[in-house]
Amino acid sequence: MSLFDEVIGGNDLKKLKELNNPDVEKIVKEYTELCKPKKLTVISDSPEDINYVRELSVKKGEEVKLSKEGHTVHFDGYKDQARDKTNTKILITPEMKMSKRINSLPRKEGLKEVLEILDGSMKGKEALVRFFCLGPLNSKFSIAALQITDSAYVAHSEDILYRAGYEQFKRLEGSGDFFYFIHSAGELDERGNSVNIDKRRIYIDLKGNRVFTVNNQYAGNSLGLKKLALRLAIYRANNEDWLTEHMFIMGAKAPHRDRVTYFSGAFPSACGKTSTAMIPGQLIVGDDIAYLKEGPDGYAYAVNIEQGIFGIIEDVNPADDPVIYKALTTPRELIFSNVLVNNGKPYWLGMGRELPREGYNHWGQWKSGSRDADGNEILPAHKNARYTIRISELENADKKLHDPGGVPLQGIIYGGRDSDTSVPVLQSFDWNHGVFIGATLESESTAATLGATGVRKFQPMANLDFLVVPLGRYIRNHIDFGSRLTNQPLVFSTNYFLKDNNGKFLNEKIDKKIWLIWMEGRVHKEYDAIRTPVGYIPSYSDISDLFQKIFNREYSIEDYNAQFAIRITKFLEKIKRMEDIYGDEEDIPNEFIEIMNMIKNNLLEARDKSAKDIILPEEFA
Ligand code: OXD
Ligand code: MN
Repeated sequence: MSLFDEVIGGNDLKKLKELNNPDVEKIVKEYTELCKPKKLTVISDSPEDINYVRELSVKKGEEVKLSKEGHTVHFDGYKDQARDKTNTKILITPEMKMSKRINSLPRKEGLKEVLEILDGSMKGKEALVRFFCLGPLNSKFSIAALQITDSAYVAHSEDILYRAGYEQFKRLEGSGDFFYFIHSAGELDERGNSVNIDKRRIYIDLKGNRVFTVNNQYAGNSLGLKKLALRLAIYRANNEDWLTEHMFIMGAKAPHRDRVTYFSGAFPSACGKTSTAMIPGQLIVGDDIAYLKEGPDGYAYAVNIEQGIFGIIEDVNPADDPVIYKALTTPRELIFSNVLVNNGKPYWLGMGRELPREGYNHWGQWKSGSRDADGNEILPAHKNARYTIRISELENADKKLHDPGGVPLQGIIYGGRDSDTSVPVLQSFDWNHGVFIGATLESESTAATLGATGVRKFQPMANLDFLVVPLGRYIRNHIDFGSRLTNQPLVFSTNYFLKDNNGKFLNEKIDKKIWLIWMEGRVHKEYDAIRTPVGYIPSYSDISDLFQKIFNREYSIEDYNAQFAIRITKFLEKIKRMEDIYGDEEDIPNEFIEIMNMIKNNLLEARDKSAKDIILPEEFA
């Protein structure tokens, strides 16, 4: 009798057999034999099965119930609190071309290493077999995804974040066209956290449409369907003719207008992506990952591959993010991770109130002033503490959330964390210039990935961490995608993080609503714009009007000038950085190089003409 036969119950085997899928059966058997769990449970889409996972996570202590109905908390290990870029590698074969910036490893070597680490990794544990669908069910966007994990928290999170896909697997009619993900948290300590962090590996096998991830729990590392599936889908999209992007999708609604205008937006992690999609008065479709395909009417249609939000909780407070704050403080199925817990209540940094001076957190029993083994002071909650909720339960959920056809995009936004160069909002000259704006995005690093924060990093389309094709190919795919659209979306950039010389932010967080409503109006040709060397910016009168109407706030010409002046030298420095980066990449499309030269010339001409380093908008008007 094989180990598989020993650990699977009759009913679970029946569920597996009912899928009539030889590849699924083969994979489940193979990895059961390898990882050696003591029990194998197959989860269908039934409410009983899904509830089993939810309860198992609490029973095992991976989640603990909080006082509010449906709320639980989960803690990741102290050194497993963000995406591990160093140990995330793409397994490549000799004929595969990758950009130099991609962390890769020869496939044979990587498979050998990770399969050895996975050997016996589930000993003594229960493994869960789960089926999901990336994108709406039964649509041209759907990709079926199989997850095997020994973490009930991972399986439960995926249940909130992804559409149940057992029935979708039946629709495959036996085909092997699906992604699969093998995850093991590995050996655990008394807090239930992965012990062998030095053997944390996240290996993405493009050829095999699969990912192996071991010795970790943080969702960005462990959840197959999030950033791991994103890489597989980027590979697929770039070998076909569609886009897989690190983008939110939202319906913008201008006050007193009876219309919904769909935007998608790419922002690096922790740069305001979720809070843009959750701006009060707007509709959310998704906050993280989108597939884009051309529709029959020449629009780009987008779907959220997820159905939930794994959002950063720091700074979510009633003033800055009222919609999210309300969602987090009302009863619903909701997982908090790496917050501070005191007396059954969750607390986080920047929540707009004083935090208790003691409690339980990602480090353990915590008191104000506690220090870790290296002498570092431990904050009450982690800066990358998160919440996991279902979008459909939110009052601002768009009714097209699950629409199999997706939503037609009329605008695309690129935004980074940029303290000194780009203006708060800017429209590109055209699609290709939009691709250029996206492909030259930079951002100061944040706590969502391990390593130093605040360092300026190249972040093309906010997707660099996930790019598994050469940069040139990726840009080509974007240019070509747009050229096929007869109804191209307008492309914008935003920057919420501009600072003055004293390091003070020039905008309030909520100002992003004004930029959004201006972009919405541009789509409908309602505002004029000023042509600058780097793109179109709003006029003072339109923006101050919007501040007045929407926030009843005075917006001074001094504020406008400080925010919308074109910083010529800073932009030229950025172009230089881009020339260095792109000069080092192969097969960069000519269209891209031409735009880079055009923008550079525009900047130089403007500087010659005005003899200034920083030029006020009125000089371009
Ligand atoms: C995320 C990330 O969690 O990008 O969405 O890190
Ligand atoms: Mn993300």
